[in-house]
Amino acid sequence: MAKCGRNNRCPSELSLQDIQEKRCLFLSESIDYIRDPISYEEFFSRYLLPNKPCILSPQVTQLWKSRNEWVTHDGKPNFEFLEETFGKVSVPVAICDQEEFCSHPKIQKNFADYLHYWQEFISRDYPKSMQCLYLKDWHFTRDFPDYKEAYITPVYFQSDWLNECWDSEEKQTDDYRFVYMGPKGSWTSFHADVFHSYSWSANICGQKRWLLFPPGQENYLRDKFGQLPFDVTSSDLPSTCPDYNKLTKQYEVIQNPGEILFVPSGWHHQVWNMQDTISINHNWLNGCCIDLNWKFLQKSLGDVQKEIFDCREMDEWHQQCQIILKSLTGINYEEFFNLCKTIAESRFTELKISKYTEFSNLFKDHSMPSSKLDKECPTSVQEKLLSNHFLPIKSNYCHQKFDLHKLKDVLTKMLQDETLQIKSQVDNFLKDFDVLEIELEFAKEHL
Ligand SMILES: O=C(O)CCC(=O)C(=O)O
Ligand SMILES: [Fe+2]
Repeated sequence: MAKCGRNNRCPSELSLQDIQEKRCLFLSESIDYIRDPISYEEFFSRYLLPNKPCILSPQVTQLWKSRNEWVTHDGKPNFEFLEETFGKVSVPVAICDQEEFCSHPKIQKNFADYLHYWQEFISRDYPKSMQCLYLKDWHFTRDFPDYKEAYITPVYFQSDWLNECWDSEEKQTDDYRFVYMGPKGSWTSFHADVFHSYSWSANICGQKRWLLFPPGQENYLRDKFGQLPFDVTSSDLPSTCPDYNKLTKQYEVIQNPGEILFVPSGWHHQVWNMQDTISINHNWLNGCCIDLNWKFLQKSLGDVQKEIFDCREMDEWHQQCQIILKSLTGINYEEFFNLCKTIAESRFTELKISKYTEFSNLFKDHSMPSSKLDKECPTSVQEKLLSNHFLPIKSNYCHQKFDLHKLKDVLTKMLQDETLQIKSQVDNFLKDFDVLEIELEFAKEHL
């Protein structure tokens, strides 16, 4: 979406129906492999909007510091460097041989101790007598803010409302940026990501095997109580899942060193480390999937309400439902609203700063030839325009428009939710939204 090309409609003009159609059209037989970098615009329309997975080749990661400093010449984790540089912190570690609530139980461990364990596990040839421990969900950049540029978030994943929100808080207390490290045989059980956010996962070294299921397919893997499996490869499933034979689509991906997998919203997956592996991943979401995130939250709240329907006469039943919703999905309605509000306010500010109205007319004709630009546009504005075309996200006017369009859409949907307890907040903000639009001469036809 770096630019709105001659034949492409600006994404901010796509209706929800267009987007839903795009999501239905694609299901190809294999997952696309992107060998040479493509434009952001292409990635946006081929993968983000259709909610379709893809793999990026190691070209994207080859210059990352982590791919050099964290890995030895023969492609193994550089234990010495890792211990010396990061050894002192405490890290979360999952015990892969145990199951707890459909996941692996977690403990905290000193990172140096974890590395000692891992090296011993390798030297003893991964014996069954030792536990298989997987370091995961480590907030590495939060722990080591001064170790700069271990990696650079590829442009395709930079429109990231979750981390933008956390970063905008004065006391930066959290983020959704993680490092994973685990021996051959460590694995992650069947799941979809937190409130159906996207994830991207880059292999720094080693190899992963993924099984990916398009949204909806997971329902055929539910047992008679509606529970999803812990291990999707369990030989019990055909007999314990009543609809197992309806399962028609699943994809297997082998992810090699340096490759990045884009995992779309609501795709369930299970992952195995085939070798000693280090990876970096982010959970993120933006205007392309915010409607899916909202739908997921609504559905989850519905499930919670059903679950505690018996107690609905108790005081503050709705608040209780929101507390349970947060514990299950990581977010409640109010936080979802605050996320949308923060991003919308930031986009309005950015648009004001870039004095959008000054040169908005130029964008009416997206295919304006450069000769016309030369004649009609002072050099300073031309420079802004050109840099806009090459800066696909955040500072790109077209992206800001798209974000605002999607935010208004989702907030309007939120207001229609009958169980919403923060109606006046959402309503007031939508009114402010209208005022801000007018202030910016952000006429309806632009949205
Ligand atoms: O690499 C893993 O073990 C799990 C990663 C994952 O689930 C994700 O990136 O969404
Ligand atoms: Fe995941």
